[in-house]
Amino acid sequence: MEEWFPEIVGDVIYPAYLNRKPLVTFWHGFSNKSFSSTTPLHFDAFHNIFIQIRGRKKILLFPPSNYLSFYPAVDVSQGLQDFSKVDPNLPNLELFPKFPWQERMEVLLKPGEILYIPPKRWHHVTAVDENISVSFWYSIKNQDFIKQKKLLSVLLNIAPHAVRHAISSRNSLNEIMKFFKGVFKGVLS
Ligand SMILES: O=C(O)CCC(=O)C(=O)O
Repeated sequence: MEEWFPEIVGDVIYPAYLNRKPLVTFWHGFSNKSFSSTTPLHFDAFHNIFIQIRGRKKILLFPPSNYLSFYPAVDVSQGLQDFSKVDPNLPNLELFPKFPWQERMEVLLKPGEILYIPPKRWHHVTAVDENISVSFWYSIKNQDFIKQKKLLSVLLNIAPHAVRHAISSRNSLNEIMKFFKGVFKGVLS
């Protein structure tokens, strides 16, 4: 946001009770008869306070149960490890039989509304109208793992696949180090 829309940086107020600065991302999308801006099914490594400012968005959420049932890229040649190959609006269950379509939650987020998206929670976002949103991403802290045991089990479920994905890259040692640095930065911060 600082880079693209410096004029509105002063309008963003960081909640003091959260006691740290988030990474802020500005989203602008639109929708018409033939096209809707869409962010494919994926998860992030952060707590996300997602704020809808203008227009509406349809958000699909899935619990982080079994990582492989979302059919992410298992090696670098297939793409990113935190993005699913499944279109959750029209899942091809012959190609992706384990996809947990029954666990889908749907939210229609309207201006002035805020949705908390927990770390590692799969989500898919589609513009319903021309819209603006802002996400506040907060890194995971060690207390989070103690309070939310599920988060630790999700991380352990993903870790071997993340390592395998990293090994498949040309610069595998660097990628593996990046993964562990990311985990420990969150845990130790
Ligand atoms: O608004 C969007 O299109 C995507 C938002 C998103 O995926 C996120 O904040 O993590």
